[in-house]
Amino acid sequence: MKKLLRTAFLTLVLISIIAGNCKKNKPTYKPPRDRKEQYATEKDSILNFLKTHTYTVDSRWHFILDTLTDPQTQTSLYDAAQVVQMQDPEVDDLTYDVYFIPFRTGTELNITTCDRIFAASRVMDFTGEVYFNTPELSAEWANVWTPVLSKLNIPGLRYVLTHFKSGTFTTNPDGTVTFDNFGAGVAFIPSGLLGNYGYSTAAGDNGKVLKAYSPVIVDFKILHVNLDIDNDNVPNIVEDLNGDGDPTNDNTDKETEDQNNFPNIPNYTDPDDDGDHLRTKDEDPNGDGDPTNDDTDGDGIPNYLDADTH
Ligand SMILES: [Ca+2]
Ligand SMILES: [Ca+2]
Ligand SMILES: [Ca+2]
Ligand SMILES: [Ca+2]
Repeated sequence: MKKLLRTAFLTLVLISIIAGNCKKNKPTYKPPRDRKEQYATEKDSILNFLKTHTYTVDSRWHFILDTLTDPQTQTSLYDAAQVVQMQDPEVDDLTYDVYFIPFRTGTELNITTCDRIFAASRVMDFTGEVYFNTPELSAEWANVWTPVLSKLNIPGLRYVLTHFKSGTFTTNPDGTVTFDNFGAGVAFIPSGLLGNYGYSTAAGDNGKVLKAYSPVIVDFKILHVNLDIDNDNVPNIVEDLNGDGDPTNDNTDKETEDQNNFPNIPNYTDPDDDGDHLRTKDEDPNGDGDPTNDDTDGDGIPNYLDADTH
């Protein structure tokens, strides 16, 4: 009987150990942190960071972080910075301050939220360690309205980038291009404005992993800008008809496209905006190269947006 009891007891112990292990191995679901609470914490740490650090820039316009040791002679990041505000993508009454420092603004074309830029960039944590690096020689195209720079989606850069201009370029005899006079700067982005990545880990270069809920430093060089993506002589910013800074939700001929089972093509990337089979570029009877000032039937709608008029 004693033996039987002991066996039963040991079995129970064994079952509970196994059950315990099962529990441990079971993935636990952690609900995402409250976005407002997260930003309240980050806002303080970002401000503290900006006030206690300074920077230099190397010959290729890279940001080099340094600790502020002598406030008499050194300028803090905070004192050097400008700020733009941006709404949280999910919570209505949450607005972020996005601090940025222009090293130089650039000399050529103004960048709008509706443009595409050709950029080199790096993403760092607040110790200055680089996680993602896209050097000048591997520069990438990115949409300013949802900038993906250094392989990270960084919506927080949207309004920062509009404070910069593109630069100049020369083609060398060997076919390579040298860029100069471009806008270059650095921005400090709260994790809530880091697209999908801010609230989860992101795999960077050389096996480095950017932690969740980490604000980042992004330095960037805007080497070139495309102001007319569909090349129809209507600038991207003018194709943003509702003026919300996002060119992807303006589509004049949506009805015609739907009727013909064509895919919906927003105006900024549609060479025939009103779907009347005459290209926008060619809806220019006065021949001045600007389709926006031709309104043959005088109804206030320029021909290129007016399917009735060529
Ligand atoms: Ca266009
Ligand atoms: Ca369209
Ligand atoms: Ca167009
Ligand atoms: Ca027309």
